[in-house]
Amino acid sequence: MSEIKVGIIMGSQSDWPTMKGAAEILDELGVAYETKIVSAHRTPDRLWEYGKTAVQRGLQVIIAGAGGAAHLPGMMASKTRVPVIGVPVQTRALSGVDSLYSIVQMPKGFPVATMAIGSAGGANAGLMAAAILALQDSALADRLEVWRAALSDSIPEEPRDE
Ligand code: RP5
Repeated sequence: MSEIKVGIIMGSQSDWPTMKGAAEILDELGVAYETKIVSAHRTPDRLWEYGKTAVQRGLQVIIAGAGGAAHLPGMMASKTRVPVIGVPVQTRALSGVDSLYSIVQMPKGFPVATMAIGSAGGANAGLMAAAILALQDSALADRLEVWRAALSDSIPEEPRDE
């Protein structure tokens, strides 16, 4: 079975700047991942195939980002029991509130763990995926603890003029 446990998927090339935040976090934490463009609307067969094979390919978490009518995370969650973390991409027309609502309001039975809109959501999706994998991987858990402590240490106690 493949060493790649995290799939980062997105509806469009235009989502990559947001989803790259997840990839960068996973790079920092030494977690292997794959990246794919999988659109619920433009490549529905690709979506179906990805969801159908996710378990047998060894994926343990799927991070799915989309904007606007953001059906990718929910459709992926309907197709596989692999946990799906949704990232609402910020849109120009509606600032990503459209993406958020499209992803977060799943019907009972098929959850998507929905992150914040935009770049914070992208990065947090990487951290959430790492935290899930760390439950079964003590070396990764140690790296995640170090990462979190470093972030806390970087926060000054007092504000300064910039
Ligand atoms: C969605 O439509 C994608 O997730 C993207 O956020 C949005 C716009 O896509 P492009 O027109 O930029 O390819 O499916």
